[in-house]
Amino acid sequence: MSDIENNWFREVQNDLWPGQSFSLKIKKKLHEENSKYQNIKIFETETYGTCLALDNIIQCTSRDEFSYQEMISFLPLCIHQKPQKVLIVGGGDGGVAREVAKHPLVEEIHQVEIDDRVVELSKQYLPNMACGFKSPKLKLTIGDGFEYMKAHENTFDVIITDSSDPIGPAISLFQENYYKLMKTALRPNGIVCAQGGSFWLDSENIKNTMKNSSKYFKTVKYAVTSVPSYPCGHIGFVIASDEDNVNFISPVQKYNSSELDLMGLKYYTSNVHSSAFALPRWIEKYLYE
Ligand code: SPM
Repeated sequence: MSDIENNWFREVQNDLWPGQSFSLKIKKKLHEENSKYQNIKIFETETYGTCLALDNIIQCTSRDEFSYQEMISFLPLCIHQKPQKVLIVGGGDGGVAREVAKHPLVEEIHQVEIDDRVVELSKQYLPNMACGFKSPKLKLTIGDGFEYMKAHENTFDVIITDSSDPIGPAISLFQENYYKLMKTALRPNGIVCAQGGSFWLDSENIKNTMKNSSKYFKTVKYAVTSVPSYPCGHIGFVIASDEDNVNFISPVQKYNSSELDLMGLKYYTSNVHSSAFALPRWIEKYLYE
């Protein structure tokens, strides 16, 4: 485990966050391998539970993963009038499938993940996320998201892209062609939501992704959530609709506290939904003006 020294994992990434790194103290190394696509590490930490890192970038820890997985799922699902058929691209740990399956209007979940080893290892070491794969609503395909969408035109109400960062193979998931393809795979009035990076680190990338998205979608917004184990402690999502002036801020479906409890949601509420779109002044001006 090269990024591990004296039992500390250091998340060094010189292209995306030069000169800084978040570290986690390791309690126990659980697994490491190089799959066909990437280096996969799983370790138990002293304070963040179990951590999954791909190519030395933290994807999730069992302590704070619910923030990301609930928000990337419930923001688009609660904006859509009737989110019956959902596609998840990526999401190999199963956490997004777990959340999407909770939404009462969702009938079918299709997921396409390229790396079967991430899925298998998550089943073994991250059962609280990989339980998403057990949902009777889910059909999991191991393969390429681009090819899957090409074969499924006019099919989905919501497409969620739970990708790694825009470096290496995942870079194509932030580009114009990907948004073009998502548009063709969506039914009318569909919504897309994708991992969008942190405004402290990736403002230029976010602006580019939003520009790429706006070539095919009429309403495009950026929303944030707090995830302490990601660099700068937060991450955002690019959310888009092919309808004009959709009010993303006020969810169509609102759930009260006991309904949220029944679904097992710990982070998402209608108020959190609305506040996710409130951005500090400088980044709002940069992204929207
Ligand atoms: N299902 C959880 C997978 C998480 N996918 C996103 C991981 C992003 C990690 N890096 C964040 C850096 C933000 N600039």
